[in-house]
Parts: sequence; structure tokens; C-alpha cells
Amino acid sequence: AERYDFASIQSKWQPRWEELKPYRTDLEGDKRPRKYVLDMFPYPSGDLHMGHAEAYALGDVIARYWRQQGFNVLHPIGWDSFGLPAENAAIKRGLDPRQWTYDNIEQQRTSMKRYATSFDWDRVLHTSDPEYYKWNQWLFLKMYEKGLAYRKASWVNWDPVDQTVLANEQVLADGTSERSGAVVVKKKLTQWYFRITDYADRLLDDLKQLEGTWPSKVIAMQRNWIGRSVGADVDFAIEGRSEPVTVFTTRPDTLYGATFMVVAPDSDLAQELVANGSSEEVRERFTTYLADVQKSSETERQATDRPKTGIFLERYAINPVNGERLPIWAADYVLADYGHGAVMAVPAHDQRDLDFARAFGLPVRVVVDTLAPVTGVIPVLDPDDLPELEDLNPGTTGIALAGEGRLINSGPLDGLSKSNAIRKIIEILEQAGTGRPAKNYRLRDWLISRQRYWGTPIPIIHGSDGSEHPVPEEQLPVLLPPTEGLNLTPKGTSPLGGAEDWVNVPNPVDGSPALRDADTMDTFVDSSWYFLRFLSPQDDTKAFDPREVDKWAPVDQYVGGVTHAILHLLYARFITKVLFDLGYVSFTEPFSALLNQGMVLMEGSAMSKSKGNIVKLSDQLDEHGVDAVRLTMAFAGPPEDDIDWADVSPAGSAKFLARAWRLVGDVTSAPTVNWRDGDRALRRVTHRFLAEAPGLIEAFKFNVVVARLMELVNAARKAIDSGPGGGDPAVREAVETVALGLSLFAPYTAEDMWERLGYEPSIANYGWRGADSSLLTEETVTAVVQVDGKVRDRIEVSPKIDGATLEATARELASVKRSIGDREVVTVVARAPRLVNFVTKP
Ligand code: ANZ
Repeated sequence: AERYDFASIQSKWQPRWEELKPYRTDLEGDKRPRKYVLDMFPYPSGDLHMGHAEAYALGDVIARYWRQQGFNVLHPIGWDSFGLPAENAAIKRGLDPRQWTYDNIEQQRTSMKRYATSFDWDRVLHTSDPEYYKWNQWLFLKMYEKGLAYRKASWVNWDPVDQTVLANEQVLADGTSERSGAVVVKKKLTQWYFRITDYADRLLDDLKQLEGTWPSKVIAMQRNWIGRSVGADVDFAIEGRSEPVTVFTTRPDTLYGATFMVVAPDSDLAQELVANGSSEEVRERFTTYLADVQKSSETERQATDRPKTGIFLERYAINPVNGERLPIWAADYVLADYGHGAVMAVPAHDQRDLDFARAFGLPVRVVVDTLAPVTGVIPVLDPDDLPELEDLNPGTTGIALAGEGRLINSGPLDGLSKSNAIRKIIEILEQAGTGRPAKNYRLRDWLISRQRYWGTPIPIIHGSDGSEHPVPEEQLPVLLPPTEGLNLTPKGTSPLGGAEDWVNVPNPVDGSPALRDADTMDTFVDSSWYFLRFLSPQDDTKAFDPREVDKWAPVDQYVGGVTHAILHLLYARFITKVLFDLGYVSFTEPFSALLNQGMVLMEGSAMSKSKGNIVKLSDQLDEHGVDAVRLTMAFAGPPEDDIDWADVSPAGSAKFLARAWRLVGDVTSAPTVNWRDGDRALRRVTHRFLAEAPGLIEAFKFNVVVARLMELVNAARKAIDSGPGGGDPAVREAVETVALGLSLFAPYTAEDMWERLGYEPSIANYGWRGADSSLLTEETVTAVVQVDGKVRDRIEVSPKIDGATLEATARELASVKRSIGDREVVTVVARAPRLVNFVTKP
């Protein structure tokens, strides 16, 4: 048999494709329906790894599929090439971050081309190119004009290793930096923010548009991240202070149960309360306490099992509904930047408040009788076995009564259910002017300034009088200064501040000395709109072309890792809505459908240097060939599942590809042969595949399609070796179908087969073939033949047979004649085409 030599097939086709550009998208002339299939663009951290290989193989199946279905497909690629790793590597090796970045891009580009991803190489972008980041600056200025970009001083997450701030999103659940792994601390800095909180409701409500086309897990993660809470703001007068303090509560119904107030120690409010009324001793203790609090992360502070700490501030608040005096405490379980940084504590019904009350001997007052029946709430306990409310006293049990019930000890609210009491108390407060309905979000504004070099400079000039001046649009881009003479080593302020010639500029208003903003933007800004830039990557007059964007966007299918389930997707959704509001795009969600591929593991765990279990992509490609690796990725299982490389067989994939490829050598008919004259049995296998594969691909069941291809290869091989032979037209039809199917997964092998079958390249641009429906129905069905209810025979009949013909056919059977003998047939029950029963007279 001929030898399948993947290496020579690859080196034959890669340069041919380079010339032919079969994946170039013609935006203008092409009138076919469009599909925008986008893979999350890579960070150029080194050469491509197994994770890239999986993601790009799967995204490519989808892009190639739609191309084959007759769509004009846009499948672009670029590089997310600003960011810390380049800068850190550059510091370590004394290089310019540019060199490290663009060298890695070159390496990845070479690998991607070898990997035969069907990208349109004529529309590549790099976010670190001035041609790209100019438009980040443009976007910033648009947001600034709209009041959506602003500067404020606040406590920020500080990464003490990378010496830069982190967005909340970049702090892991254990309080460490997603980037450096260092324990994140709080630091007070003036920073730039994007006002994403203005969009919280829309970011939440629009998730409905994505149901069914985004993984439900990702939708849930977005929803939780935004974290909307509905309740009320309640104003408490403060003794010795002219202004009231407002608290946010989701349970205004429990207002009569408030027994103290707690403020966040790190809030301005706490500082002020202490400064204007606490004793010297409390002031000192507070200062020590605050220093401690600042060492702990937000997650630690919210942990329920943490011993409660706090300080009584010797100040009092007045409950607006009953005039009660509530002592004010500072405690770290209350966060400064959630709600108003202050809570009304209701220990009977809130566990954190209860733990605190018990730790410091504060009163507990029950105001909801959780044993009283409430319509629609099924009692958990047997009514005959009900405990008394006193037995459930949270002060003794230590368990807060958080459930539904009826209000007690609450004046006008007594007897009401929770929801009715909430409605009523809000009414009462609104009338008195001491409260109103309120919503709160876990989501915070997006901190976008970074104190590092390798990013987009923020296009703002600061006057010596503190004024802010946006750099005029026609002066963009504000280019990054060269690294010569700059010290990139992190030291807490941006290295750009050290570029004297760059940072010192005249004030645009009066020419007086002024300074450029020396911070750079979070690289999530770059990736929040890149999908729009792919439509006109070379246009130096605008960020994107609204005409093309309207035709192509939103992205029909986005493919990428679940690691980006929150940050990147949330920011891209936010910026899309901003651009919609500014009139630049006509849609509000950037990605209509999302596929999250799983991870590639080795022996059950993520590949990592420390575990020493890294499988090198280039080794796999050298050993098994590109197509075998790609096919293995698709065949391993559902795309959302992780792939354990120890459990799959790229060698098996290579063997299958060789078997498929060798079929061509045994096809002896010409391309002009009439398939209709071919062997029906084989044609039926072929057409079943043609009929089923599209639906399976659209349902992301790539592995099933590969399995069906294997069946088809086997059927073709059998027809050649022990059936009608290689000259049968059905064999050609089957083998051509194998090539068309394989072209989704194994482009080199498929292209080579296609040429040897007598066609011009590229197979990527040949359409899919429709299935012949007459070959899809069953040819015969089995009819059961009974005499007096006993099965006497089974015959193959046409599914369209009528009752009379079925009866006549069955009567002629020797088996039937023998069992009827000489008895008289009194009734015949014929249920064509499945059953016929002869009933005789005994
Ligand atoms: C009184 C109350 C009684 C509360 C009760 C709950 C139960 P979510 O769902 O997370 O929004 N809270 C408000 N601001 C806070 C802050 N800055 N730091 C810590 N906790 C804060 O929770 C809202 C509830 O968390 C609010 O409702 C408030 O406690 C507390 F039986 O007010 B509640």
C-alpha cells in the first residue's frame, strides 16, 4: 500500500495555501450570507501550547463548516500583545518588551500557519501596535467626554510583587494576585476608572438574550459577578452630626429589630465619626485596628467563620421609626465600598450581625416570627411538633432566624409577611423622607490605570493646578516613549513618569508646564473591542468601520476558554453597550453564541512547569502530524470537557487518517462517473453521513462526526476489498465524502485526497453535498408472520407494502403452509408492513 507521509503532505500544501489564500474574506463583493467566527486572540507568551491547539482546532471546525455550507466566513486572528509578562521578561533579560513580544508573535504566527488554522492572514492585528492602541485612546476620550472615565482616590488592590494595582476581578478568592500570586494589599491611590456600574442593570438584564447560546454556567457567573441586591436605603440621624448616615439593607422589614449600627473601619465615615466625638483612647485603638484591617483581603473579611472583631466608637445613631439610640461600632465585616459602608445591624435575623452581637454582648431582638405560617411557604416542621419561638431565640442558639415569617414587635408592620412588610416600611420611610427603595451591586467600577510601561498611555495631560486636559483627538496616538534610559523595574509609580522628554508637555490651555498622565491602561481595554477592529484593521482614520460592523457583527460564534467567563466577556459586553449608546454600533451584545472549550490536562492535572507534566505541542506535531493532533482534539469528547492527553491516542488518529487517505489510491473511476449507478448499500452509508453531519457539527458534537467518518471509511474499504470494488461509482462518492468531512478536522489530508481524486484546491471552498433523501429511508422492514398468534416466519418487505400484498406474500411461504396444514383460515389480521396473523378454525 502507499505510504501516508504527513510531513511531505504538510510541506506540499502549506506553501500552496500561502499562495492561494483560500481563507481570505472578501468583505465587499461577496453577496453570500455571512458568519463571523472568532477565536479569543492569544497572548504572545511563548510558542503555542496544547491549550491553543485545542481551542484553535475547535474554532476552525466551526469556521470551516460554515464556509462549506456556503457562507462568507470571517475568521480572523490577532495578538493581545500588551501586558505585564512581556515587561517582566524584558526586565529579567534586559530587553525591550517590544522585542520579546514581536519575537513571540512571529513564533506563534509560524506555528499557527503550520497548524493550518483557516485564519484570514490579511487582517491580523496586534494591540501593541500604535495603529491599534491609538484607538484605545480614542475610546478612552469618548468615555471621558461622556463622564464614563473618571479619576478618584480610593483604596485599591495593590500587588506588592508586580508593584501595580489590580482590578477586583484580578484578585483570586484566596486574596492573592491572579498575576504574581502575591498576597494583595490595600493602598490608597488616585486612579482612572470606567463607570461600568452605570451599566449594571443592562449587563444583567441583557443576559437573557444569551440564554441558550452561551453556556449557562457563564451566564450564572456573569450574573453573580454583577450581584444585584434589591432593598432600601434608610437614613439614621447621628447624635452630634448634622448629616444622617444612610445604610443599605435588603431587609428593611427588620428595621424594628436593629440594635446597633456598624460602619466599615476603612470608610471615610468611620474616620470622621472617630475624629469628631470619640475619646482619645478610642481614637488610638481605632488607628491600630484600622492598620490591622488593611492587611486583610476582602474575601477574608467576608468569611463567615472568622472571629468577629470591632470597636465601639462612643457615637449613637437614631432609629428613624422608633427613635431608639443605637451604638455605632466599627467592624471589618462591613466593607467600605459596598452600599454605603454602613449597616443597620439586626442580630436576630442576620448571622454576621448575630455573631458580632454575641461576641460583644449587644442586644438581640426578634421581629420576625419564623414559626408563623406564611402563605406559599411550606412549613418545614410538623405542626404538632412545633417548638416555641423562645426555644429558637438566636441570642441563645447562636443561629439567626433568616427565614420567612410574620412580623412581630414592629408596630405598624405586625402581622405582615416579609414582602408585605418591606413594601409597607418603604412607604412609611418615604413619607417621612428617611428612606427609599434602593438597589446595590457587587460590581464595582472598572479600575483601568496600571503603573507599568507596556500598555496604552492614557491620553490626559495634568495641569500644575490639578486640571485635566484630554489630548486632542488629532494628536493621537500618544506614543509610548522608547525604553532607552527608562527604568522599568516596578517601584510603585509608572516608569513613564521617568521619561522626561515625554512626560513634560505644555498645558494645552495656556502653555504652562504640565505633565502627561504616566499610567497605562489595563489590557482588558484592548480586548474589549478588538472584534470590531478586525473588520478594518488597516484603517487609520477610524477605530472601526460602522458599515462593515453592521454587516458582520455581532460575532456569530465566539470560541475560547472558560478562564475568560467573567472579566473579558463582561468588559466586552460593557464597551459594546457604551458604543451602542454613542451611536457607533447597532447591537448591544458582542457575541451571539459562545463555546468554552475544556482544558488539555496530563494525567488528570493541568500542565505546569512545577508538575513537570508539560506536553509540548511542537513535539506532538513532529511525531504525529498536524492533522492527527487536530483530529485528536475533536475526537476526544464533547468540546466543553477537559482532554487528558494521557487518555487519547494521536497515534490512533494518524492511523485512521492514513487509512482514509489510502482509500483514494483504490478509487479507479473518474470524477465524471454517475454516482446513481453505484452500490446502494454503500451509498446509503454515505448519504446518512451527509444528512447527519451538519446537525451534529452545529450541536458541537464534533467527536460524533469523527466517529461517523470512521464508519464511512470502513464501509468504503469493505466495498473496495470484498464488495463491488474500487471502480464502483459509490466508492468514489464515499471517498469524496470522506475528504469533505475530513476537511473540517484534518485539512492537509483532506486537501491531498481531494487533489488525488482529481479536483483543484482548495477543498475548503467546495460546498457540502446534500443528502439524497431516497437513500435515507429504510429499504425494507421485517414483517412478522404468525399463525394463530405464534411466530412462524419473518420476511423482508417494502415499508410501503399494503395489507393484501403482505397477506398474499405470506400465504405462499412454505413455513406458513406447513403450519396451517388442512385447517380453515377464518380471519387474517394484516398490519402492514410489520405483521400478518392467520387465524384458523380449530
Ligand atoms: C439589615 C439586615 C437584616 C440585613 C437582615 C440582612 C439581613 P447583599 O445581599 O450582599 O446585598 N450590608 C449592607 N452594606 C454592607 C457592607 N458595606 N458590608 C457588609 N454588609 C453590608 O446583602 C445586603 C445586606 O448586607 C444588607 O441587608 C446589610 O445587612 C448588609 F435580617 O441590613 B442587611
